[in-house]
Amino acid sequence: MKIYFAGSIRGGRDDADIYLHLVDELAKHGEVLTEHVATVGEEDLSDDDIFARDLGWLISCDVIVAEVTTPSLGVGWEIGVAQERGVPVLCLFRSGQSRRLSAMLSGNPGVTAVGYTDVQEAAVVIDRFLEAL
Ligand code: 6IA
Repeated sequence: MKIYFAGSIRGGRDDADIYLHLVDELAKHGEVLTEHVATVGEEDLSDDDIFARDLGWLISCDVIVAEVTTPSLGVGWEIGVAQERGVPVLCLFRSGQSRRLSAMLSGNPGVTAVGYTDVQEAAVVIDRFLEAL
């Protein structure tokens, strides 16, 4: 299974440690195409190249799993593209935060949006979602 993990980069890196745990869990189920979202350092790629590379992965993945607690334009765009292509979308959102999830995700019948409190709970959600595909 080719898994596209999406998480905020320029939207803010507050949740980067959580992304690492989620990528580890996803890697038990298949190939995570976008591990760099968790580990991102300076890359020697232009924005044009990053866009082309990530779009290529996005149109070849079997599933997209997005951590959406930190709002990110890029992640929202990726979810929209994946949904248009009929790719299953799982959005993970940490509940109990002051922010509320966008209604474009929480009210979207084509997206599975699940709240979680810690990475152990997120791992259970991931396992159930991927095993049901
Ligand atoms: O708008 P954002 O930057 O928060 O968008 C994050 C999303 O877009 C992630 O899910 C990635 O798949 C994708 N993305 C955006 N920027 C990059 C990127 N830049 N590298 C890889 N994927 C990206 C390089 C960052 C730089 C600090 C080395």
